[in-house]
Amino acid sequence: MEQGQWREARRLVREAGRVVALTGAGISAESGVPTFRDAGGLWRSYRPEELATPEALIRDPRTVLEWYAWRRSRLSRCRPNAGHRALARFFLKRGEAGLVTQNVDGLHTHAALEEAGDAPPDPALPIELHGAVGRDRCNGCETRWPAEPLADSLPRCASCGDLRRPDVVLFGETLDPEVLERARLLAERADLCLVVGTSAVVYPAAALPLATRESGGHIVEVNVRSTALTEAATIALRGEAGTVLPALLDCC
Ligand code: BV8
Ligand code: ZN
Repeated sequence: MEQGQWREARRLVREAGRVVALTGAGISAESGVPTFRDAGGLWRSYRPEELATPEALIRDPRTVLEWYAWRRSRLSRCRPNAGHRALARFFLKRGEAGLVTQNVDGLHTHAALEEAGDAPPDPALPIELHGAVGRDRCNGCETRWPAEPLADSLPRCASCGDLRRPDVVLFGETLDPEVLERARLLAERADLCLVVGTSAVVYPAAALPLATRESGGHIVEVNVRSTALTEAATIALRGEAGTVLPALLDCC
């Protein structure tokens, strides 16, 4: 990768008053979490409209819940990688929150707790735009619980009897407006948006880096290949997040 690009990217990070990071499935790829749209990604075996929609959840809850149970079992063996940990150290050092993720795997939270040690992890805790697969919520009354293994009978809410489902945002479901507003404000106020490991095709998340750019900020993209966002990036660093992020952030 060109040395000039690295120098410029480090300068942008060092000189940025406010930094927001938007991550996608690519940052967890080196932890063994399958991405969505890469070869061998999750969607390769399933079609989103089959599984990650509220209609599919009503039409065939057992299949949807078994798909999430399979993802949870895979996730239980995954640990944060050097990319998650570099981002956690960066936001802990800056002392201000700025991490927004599309991922539901919880690995940013694990990295924040591990890197913070006895210090408060808050600046490195992520805004989880699409929820968290480690939690369940009721499809009716919004009650939430820690996720439980899938039993033979469909899981029901003790308060209202509706279906218990993963606390994630399915396609066609709206994001929590407060969560989205917090992320949007961070993006709008940032001087730099670091976009890591996302194909930038899912909205409204993919619009966040553009909010930074529209308010005069820069975008630095970290990805193994170009994406829908590359053209809008000031700098596009090609490489794996677990290698690029420590090299980019640990010195700033
Ligand atoms: C909503 C479920 C109101 C949880 C997910 C505006 C325009 C167009 C469409 C829409 C729009 N507004 C709404 C829509 C519809 C839809 C949408 O965006 N569709 C797209 C596909 C066209 N959005 C919604 O439905 C959202 N709801 O807006 O409500 C509404 C509703 C309907 C119509 C209008 C308005 C809800 C979106 C949330 C959907 N839920 N997941 C789960 O089970 O995970 S999204 C799903 O995709 C995941 O959460 C994932 O995070 C997300 C994005 O994917 P990526 O993270 O980018 O992953 P991907 O595999 O695609 O890319 C990986 C990247 O990493 C690649 O670039 C690869 O090169 C790179 N990479 C790989 N390895 C590495 C790496 N990079 C670095 N290092 C590596 N080692
Ligand atoms: Zn309920």
